[in-house]
Amino acid sequence: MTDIDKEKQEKLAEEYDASQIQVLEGLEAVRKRPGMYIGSTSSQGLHHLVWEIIDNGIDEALAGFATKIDVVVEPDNSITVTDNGRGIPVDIQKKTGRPALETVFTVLHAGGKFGGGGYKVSGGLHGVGASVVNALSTSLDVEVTRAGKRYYIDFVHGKVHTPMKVIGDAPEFVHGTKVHFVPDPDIFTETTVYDDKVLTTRIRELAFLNKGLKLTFTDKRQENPQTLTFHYEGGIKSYVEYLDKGKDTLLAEPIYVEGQQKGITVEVALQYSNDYRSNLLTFANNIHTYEGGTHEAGFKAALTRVINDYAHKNNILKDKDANLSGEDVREGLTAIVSVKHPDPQFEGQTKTKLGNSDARAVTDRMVSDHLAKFLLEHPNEAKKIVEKGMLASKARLAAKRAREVTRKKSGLEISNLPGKLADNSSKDPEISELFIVEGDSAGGSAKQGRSRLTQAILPIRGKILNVEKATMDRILANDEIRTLFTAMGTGFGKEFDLNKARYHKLIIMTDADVDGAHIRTLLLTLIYRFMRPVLDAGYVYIAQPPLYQVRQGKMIRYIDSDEELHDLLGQLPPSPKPVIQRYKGLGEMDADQLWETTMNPQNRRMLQITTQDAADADAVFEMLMGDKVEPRREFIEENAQYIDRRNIDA
Ligand code: 28F
Repeated sequence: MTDIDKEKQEKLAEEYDASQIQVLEGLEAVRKRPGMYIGSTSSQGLHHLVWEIIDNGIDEALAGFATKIDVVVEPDNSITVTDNGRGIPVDIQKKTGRPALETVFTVLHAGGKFGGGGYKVSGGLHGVGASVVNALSTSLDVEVTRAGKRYYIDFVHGKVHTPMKVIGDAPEFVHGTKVHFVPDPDIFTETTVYDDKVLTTRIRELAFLNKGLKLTFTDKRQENPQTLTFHYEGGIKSYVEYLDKGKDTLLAEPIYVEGQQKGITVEVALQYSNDYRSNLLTFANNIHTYEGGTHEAGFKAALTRVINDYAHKNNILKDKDANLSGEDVREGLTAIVSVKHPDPQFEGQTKTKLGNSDARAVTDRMVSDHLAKFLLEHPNEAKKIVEKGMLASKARLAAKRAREVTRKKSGLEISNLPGKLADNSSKDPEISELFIVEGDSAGGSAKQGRSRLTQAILPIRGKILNVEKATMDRILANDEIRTLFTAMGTGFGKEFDLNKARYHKLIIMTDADVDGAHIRTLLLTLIYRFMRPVLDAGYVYIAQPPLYQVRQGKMIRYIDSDEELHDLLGQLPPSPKPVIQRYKGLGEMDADQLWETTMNPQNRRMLQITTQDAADADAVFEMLMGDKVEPRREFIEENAQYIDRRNIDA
């Protein structure tokens, strides 16, 4: 060997070592933070592995080479995916000295855009492909059939186990890639069981989105495994028909357009039915763009504009008429918008919003041109579409008027409230007060004595005070408690919105006895757990009815304690003889007395409740409930925002 040869050899060895280190670091990164690559290690992540492998087969189909993809769930919950494409290249690469087949499964991002010149059109949320699946599998094996030979390679925990080798011959015309992998239970700690419903739903969707492509699904965990075949020559047009199954449709068949501009492929199918809702599904590179994006915006803009233009030009809408809104023209619409972009930008909370602005322009253009032409050529159907939009517009305006009339204040349909609540007449929450009154007789006096403008009354019966025996869900099923939440108008738990509060004072008015204390504790607990911002805002009060009334001639005084009574009596002249009345309960006061002593903002004393006070009440409540507490976990979890964890696990 010459010195130059030796040098070359050493350099190659170094490069090889460097690339091997990169490979191992890449694998380690994926295993350390799987969520970064597949979203999560829950069932969703487990299924994501399948999507990644199927995507590679779909890319091969979109490149024009594969026509069929088979997906099999093996009896042990491992997955086999096979395509009839060209087969992953097996040649030794100059750069790494390794077979391309090995690199595709060991180097992060390999097999993607690089080397292929925009090759990858499909591609999951994370678009990282086969090497990620390999890194997250206990074992993965691949069989490639290509150029008359069958090749095999396998990996354990992402590392080469059996280096690539030839395992047989095949006819020249047979070619393809088969990937089998076993998800690693150390990664997927929640579950390694595949859900056939999730798999078939997505596989069907992929068949709709890639017309002509044949996908099959076989679940070998079943006793008698059947193979389902998904194959739609109509593509997304078939998808629209599938979604509209059993509905009365307006058009003989869905309107369908497909085209390509600036390297962007756009496909749209739409139909109208007698449904009042609209069902618009959009996709970018086979990914469901739940958050919409530019392609969706382009579609909506074109649909609204073209229908309005047509309606005006043909005098169906008169000049004086307002345009149909986007919502109007989408009533009863079922539509699929599917774009394939060479460099999709995914944005938004869940990375399901297409950001490329060229997709807006191209989609708008394509839909405008085709839809305008369709309407011109199909005047009968065009008329039906416009009239449907006009009907929606009329209904929308009528509904709006009706809402404005029936709506009492801040968006709450007060008409839905049970009859117990005597609401006040002002729509201004700032001056509105809600009195929760214990007992029907006190409730009656409060209704008579109140200021109708500012004070609403909700009587609560003493029965629910038996909190020791009631469980939280039974308390919440109570009509009056539910009325309280409805009356407040703020919503509940997760949906809570303080801005919607219909009263800025919530006043608990109970007797000064044990039952009264129980009711107060219960109410404070409920407010603390489910409407905490109301407490934080300082909206909650406890009314302070006096203990005594002292009259002397024309003078009337209300007294809160024995001590105060004693002091007063010491100060009063001995005659005429003062008349002392002790109130045992709210029910003993007549309407005027209740107003005078407890409700009239001029005279009344109220205790403002802090969040801490309510927390204390909550603790008392817990104690009262003892071990009979059986909070319905589901319910509690739904409202978990305002719930202390302690209360769930109790
Ligand atoms: C069951 C999963 O993964 N199918 C695939 C191909 C075909 C080619 C390819 C894949 C080469 C070096 C990037 C073949 N011939 N199914 C699959 N089929 N990958 S994955 O190439 C990957 C590039 O790195 C392929 C010519 N060009 C491409």
